[in-house]
Amino acid sequence: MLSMNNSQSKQHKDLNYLVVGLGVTGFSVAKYLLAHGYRCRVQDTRDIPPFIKPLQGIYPHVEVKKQVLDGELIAWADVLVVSPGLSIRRADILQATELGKSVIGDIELFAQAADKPVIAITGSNGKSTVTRLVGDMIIADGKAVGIGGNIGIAALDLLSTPVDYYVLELSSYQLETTQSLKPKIAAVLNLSEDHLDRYRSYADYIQAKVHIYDDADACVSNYDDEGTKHDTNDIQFSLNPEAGVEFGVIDNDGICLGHRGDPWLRVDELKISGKHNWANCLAAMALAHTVGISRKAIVESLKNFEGIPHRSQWVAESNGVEWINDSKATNVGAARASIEGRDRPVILIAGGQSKNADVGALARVLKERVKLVLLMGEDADRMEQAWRGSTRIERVDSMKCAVARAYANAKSGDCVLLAPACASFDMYEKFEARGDDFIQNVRRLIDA
Ligand code: UMA
Ligand code: ADP
Repeated sequence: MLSMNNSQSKQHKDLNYLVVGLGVTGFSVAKYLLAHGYRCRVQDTRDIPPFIKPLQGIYPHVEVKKQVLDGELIAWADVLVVSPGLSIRRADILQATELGKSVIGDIELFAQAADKPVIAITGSNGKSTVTRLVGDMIIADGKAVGIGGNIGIAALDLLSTPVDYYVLELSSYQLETTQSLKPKIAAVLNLSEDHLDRYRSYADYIQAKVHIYDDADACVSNYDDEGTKHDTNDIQFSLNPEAGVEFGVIDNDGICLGHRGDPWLRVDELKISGKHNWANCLAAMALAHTVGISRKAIVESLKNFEGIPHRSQWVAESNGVEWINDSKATNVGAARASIEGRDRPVILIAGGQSKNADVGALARVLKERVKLVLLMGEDADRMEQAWRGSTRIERVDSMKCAVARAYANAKSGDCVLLAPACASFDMYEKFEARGDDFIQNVRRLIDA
């Protein structure tokens, strides 16, 4: 976990900061440190680090080392501010830790500086949806909010605008390099296997996630997911009507979401679909209500929320076939929820980098709900082996081919779903590019 040592007792201005990685995070960290007059160098192994131009545009004299993290840089640094994209278990970073250097992330710097309540959200799936929902609820209540973190907006960039609350989506990578965060309220939405290429075990991944509760004033957990629980004071949500928890499902002339048996809205008033999204709504209700957001603002935001692109995003309906883009279903748990959220037979487009996950855990839902899998990407062999016998599987070598094969096989009443259960980096720069490729290929075919 996080290494903080005697450099903590020094003042910021006496320390040498090394920014490791110049992506979205590194750019925000370098700007923050330089704006405060702290000594800082930047290191990134890429030929063209993504934010080198914008950074040098603002700070022409900043030193950016396009090289590996070597002994000279480590010796110079007191603090390494490491991007969440890089493992702190890498040999060079471990070496820095062993030499007594502090290894922290951007959220640690944010936590040391933020002076407004932080609503902190983690979990294997649903983080961005809940983060956006809570942000919308705060705005609907007439308050100012800064929304950021793993959702794609660097947390440190939020500090320059005055707000009433911060809402942060936090990944396990961000949490494991953070020590000073004291959230007003923290939630672990759910836990299922992810990122096992970066953790020694699933237990280590869970440990990184539940660390979010450590110094929180209040904790929201999922009654239906044992691993998310913290202690008996947790504010809980559940999809089980018998659970008797604070935020839950109530059958009141139609299925409703409510608080302690009091229905707040019917699920058919929501624009987002799938039971997993009911759970996301309940979690957002729990977080917003506990920090004092009005019921009116909460309900209004839930009714207006249209979802975020690339999350079970409706693309088209043509010849009775529905096309859905869930490119953000980048792990097994998300893909399962995504398939279960459809009310039609599914043709599934899947594959990519499976991150050492137990993909076999999807075999049952494939058997029950999926008539054809179109499988591509780096781990297609592994996935085909794990899924053999559960349903029909065809291998494809591109999104264009996957969409064409789906088009040829789909019948009126079917749903073609991109829910890859994998990261996209073997074929795309990011999951958004994979989703956009799917959408373009669908449009090209059905508009032809
Ligand atoms: N890289 C190098 N050399 C370097 C630095 C990075 O090759 O010197 C490569 C690595 O493969 C690395 C990748 O670049 O994995 C991304 O690193 P980065 O420093 O460019 O990343 P950022 O742009 O700062 O993005 C990070 C988060 N990325 C990761 O955790 C992998 C973003 O989450 C996050 O939105 C952003 O900070 C702001 O907080 C993305 C993500 O995929 C969406 N997160 C994972 C997930 O949601 O599953 C956890
Ligand atoms: P995250 O930010 O954690 O990746 P998102 O809100 O972006 O979560 O949703 C990503 C995908 O995860 C969705 O498209 C859907 O497939 C799945 N998902 C969303 N919410 C849940 C949930 N509560 N449980 C399981 N899967 C979910």
